[in-house]
This record gives sequence, C-alpha cells and structure tokens, in this order.
Amino acid sequence: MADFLSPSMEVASALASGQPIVALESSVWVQGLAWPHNWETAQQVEQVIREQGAVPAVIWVEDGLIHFGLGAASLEELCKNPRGTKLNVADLPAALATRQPGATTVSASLRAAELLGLKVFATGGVGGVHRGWQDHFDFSADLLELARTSLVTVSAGVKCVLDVEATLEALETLAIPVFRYATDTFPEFFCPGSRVYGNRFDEPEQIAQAYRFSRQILGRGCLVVQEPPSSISPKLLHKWLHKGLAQVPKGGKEVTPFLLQWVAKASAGLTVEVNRGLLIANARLAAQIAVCLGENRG
Ligand code: PSU
Ligand code: MN
Repeated sequence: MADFLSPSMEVASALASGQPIVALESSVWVQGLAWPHNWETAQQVEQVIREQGAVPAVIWVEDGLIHFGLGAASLEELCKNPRGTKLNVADLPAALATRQPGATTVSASLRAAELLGLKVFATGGVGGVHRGWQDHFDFSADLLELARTSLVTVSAGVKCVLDVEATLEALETLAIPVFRYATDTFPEFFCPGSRVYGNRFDEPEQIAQAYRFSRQILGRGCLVVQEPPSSISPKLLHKWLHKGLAQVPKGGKEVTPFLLQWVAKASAGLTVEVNRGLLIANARLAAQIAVCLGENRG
C-alpha cells in the first residue's frame, strides 16, 4: 500500500478481514451542507451503513496523507469548523505535497478509494456538464473519473443544476455503465427523472452481478442511480435556479457549490432536506450492494 494512504484502524481491519466498506466523499460535509445539517446527516449516513453490516470510510486529505474513516470527534469538528479546499482528482498530488487540508469531491474520492482497493462509493448527485457549456465549456472531472476507476458509485443521478441532457450524452460517450435501481427514469438529484437512460434492476444482488461483469468486460465500475426519497418538481426548481444561473461564476470550482447554495436559500431550506434524505438512502443502497459483493464474491 502506498505510504500516503492512511486508513483508520477500523477501515484497515475491515479491509484485512474482508468486511464490506462504503467509501464516502468529504466535500459534501465541508463545501456542501452547513452546520448542523452536515454533522447530523453524516451521523445518519454512517449509521445506515453500519446497520447493513458495512463500515463507512469518509475520505479526507491532511498532513500529506489521504485518510479513510474519520472518528466521530474529528468528523464533528470538521463539520463544525469546515476547513480545507475542494479537491478534484487532479488536486490530490499538490494537496499531498503541500500537506494542506482538503475535502474530496466525487472524482478525488473515487481515485483515492481505488488506490486503497475499495469497491463501493456513495454520494448525493454526481457532477457533469454545466448549463451554458456552449459558451463556456465546464465538464466535471467526476465523469472522467467514473470512466477510469472501478468502483460502484451509488447516487441520485446527476445534479439537476447541470445540463442533464448533455451530461447523459457524456455518460454515453464515456461508456460508463448506468444501472437504475427500481426506477424507470434517470433521476436528477433533487428532481425526479424524466429521461430513460441506463438499465433497470430491482435487487441490490442484481446490481452486484452486473458490476462484476462491468469490471470483467470494461475493466471499470458503474454508476448506480436511484430516485431521491422525496423530491422537488422541476418547475419549482427552475423557478429558484433561474436568477442563480444569471449570477453564477463562469467555470471553476465555485460553480457547483454556488448553485446548490443558491437553491438552498431560494427554497428556504427545502433542497437541503431533500439532499439529506437522498444522501442517507444512497448510503443504505451502497452498503447493501457492498454486502452482496462480500469478501469472496467480488
Ligand atoms: N455537494 C455539494 N457541493 C459540492 C459537491 C457536492 O453540496 O460542491 C461536490 C461533489 O463532491 C461533486 C463536485 O463531486 O461538487 C462536483 O463539482 P464540479 O462540478 O466542480 O466538478
Ligand atoms: Mn467545473
């Protein structure tokens, strides 16, 4: 194992004994949700993973190390006093070399989790092609890393603040296998899905089986999507998003946090509630898939 990978005692012993592990990003706790929602949700996410018999592993960068699994006290402190920058996969080398703290996005988390040998990762909604890409090209590193790494990523689809149509085209071009869990349409994070994309499965075991084929045939993982437990109508979301889109910075790391914070404010916190619900539901499904993959069956 590379010397910059630093699993907690719990994660290291789960790895050694073959206990299922669910990798988690830290960007959602640091740049996404605010105190106390981040800490409350982080605890619920970890709890549902444990209830299924798996071990949660939040990924976080500090002191020249990639940490896997933060103890409750460290995670609470991080949520209360967020620090560190938002790290995409390409930011990892500099973050380690400078020993600066950083929170991992989907792309950085996937790469780090792969280096440690983890198989399953849970998030909220993945990044993609931003609206207005025709004028200013902005394409999340999340998509490229989904295509390059070999984990199961469990999500509520792609973020509705994106150009969803263009993002689906990108998923197709990058040949990322998409498995819909118990839904006929491809979900859009806060919003229910309206487009048919990917293949439907109704059992975590079937997803585990399709993932095994994905690894064998494509040498990579897959994107699992499920509907959020509660959602917001696209009409309402677009009403809130409208003014935010006019003021959003052109490109850069701020775009996604800006838009998500904008809709959280415009909706008087409703999107935060929906986000929390889907993060917990995704963690549960990820843990179920991790358990199906098991020690000797992955
Ligand atoms: N959730 C949030 N805010 C965020 C993110 C998640 O509420 O900023 C992170 C996720 O980790 C996702 C990333 O991977 O934003 C996508 O950002 P970008 O579009 O810049 O690639
Ligand atoms: Mn971007």
